[in-house]
Amino acid sequence: MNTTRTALVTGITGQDGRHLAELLHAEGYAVHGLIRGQHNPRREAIARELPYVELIEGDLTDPTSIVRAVESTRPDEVYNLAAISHVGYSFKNPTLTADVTGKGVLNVLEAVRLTGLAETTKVYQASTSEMFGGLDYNRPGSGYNEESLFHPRSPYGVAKLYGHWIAKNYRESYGMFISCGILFNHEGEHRGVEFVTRKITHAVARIKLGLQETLELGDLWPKRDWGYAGDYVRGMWLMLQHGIADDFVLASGETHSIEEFLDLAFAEVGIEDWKPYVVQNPKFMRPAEVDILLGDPSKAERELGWRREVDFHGLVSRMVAHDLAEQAGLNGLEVPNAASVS
Ligand code: NAP
Ligand code: G4F
Repeated sequence: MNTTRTALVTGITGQDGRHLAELLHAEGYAVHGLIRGQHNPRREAIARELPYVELIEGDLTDPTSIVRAVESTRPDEVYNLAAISHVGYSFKNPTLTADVTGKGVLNVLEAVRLTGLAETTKVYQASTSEMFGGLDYNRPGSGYNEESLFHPRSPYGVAKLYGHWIAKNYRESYGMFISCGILFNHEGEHRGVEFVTRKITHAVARIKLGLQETLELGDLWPKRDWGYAGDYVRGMWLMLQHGIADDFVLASGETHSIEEFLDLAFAEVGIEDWKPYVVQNPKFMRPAEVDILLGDPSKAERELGWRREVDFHGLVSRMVAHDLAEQAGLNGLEVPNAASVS
């Protein structure tokens, strides 16, 4: 009898999709990844770097394609990671964000139901700390937990809140095993350069190598609870191995400003004062900002045995080292040695 478990991952070309595919493969799963578009430019990279992933065509806004993907793979576990995930972009494209990030979740849940897999297939929904909004009135001193009030501050946060509630509704209405991970910011070497951490480490590497002079950013005062993506995808997997479908916060339990991130990232290449290199541009500011996010992961630690391994300093260090090596390689340059970096 073949006992290999099968997983279907939407958002396979994104940061978390890549980390999760590696983890599932190491755990012995047959991994299927949903890929969209007539010619997705990330297809070749997935085929090269994750050759064990079976790619299957589909778009979260096209319910038929999702039914077909679920029907043809009959997965034991579905990880719904696909989304328009950039908060700033969601202000510019709110309708698309609602369709993909909100209604797309419904399309995934309906596909599992329509294919007769509601009783057997477990679903992970990628919920987010952006649903909390960071406002004074709903901000607990010890950090947001699973019981905290929601007040999303962007079209992305609002769409994610729909996804979160429709997932809970299907869990309660149809008894489906659906767990929602309320994840705080997690980053790493696969993070898109449109997000602030990778934008910074990418620029720091290029400035150090003489490839770039300045870095344009928006507001520098917001604070985020940042962790390493590799640690967080393990939490996703643990949620679906748990006996009960539920909601879990994954967070580091620390919050740091973008200025603190800049301090550490520039210090990694021996630059103590980053101010001459950073230019603020209103283009990167948002109509409404989430000022501070801090999560309380104690439920996941207690009930799932989840622990993060990479701390804030380790995360910044890892990302800068990766980008230095990558940028040096791409441009035919030597990676600066430890003496010139410290
Ligand atoms: P990401 O790197 O932006 O990846 C998003 C993925 O969604 C990409 O693979 C993208 O595919 C896919 N996608 C977008 N529109 C689609 C559509 N219409 N149909 C099918 N696929 C589509 O995001 P991430 O950082 O890995 O995050 C994974 C999930 O966790 C997202 O749902 C995000 O909102 C949520 N989340 C992330 C964080 C975080 O800090 N990273 C925190 C909390 C929650 P293409 O390659 O085709 O664009
Ligand atoms: O890196 P960000 O774009 O991440 P943000 O908005 O916190 O969202 C990320 O984390 C969420 C979880 O809390 C996820 F749900 C979501 O999918 C995504 O992964 O921005 C972080 C902060 C913001 O305050 C932003 O205004 O950095 C500020 N910022 C300042 N300058 C910038 C920039 N953000 C970006 N992306 N680019 C800038 O130039």
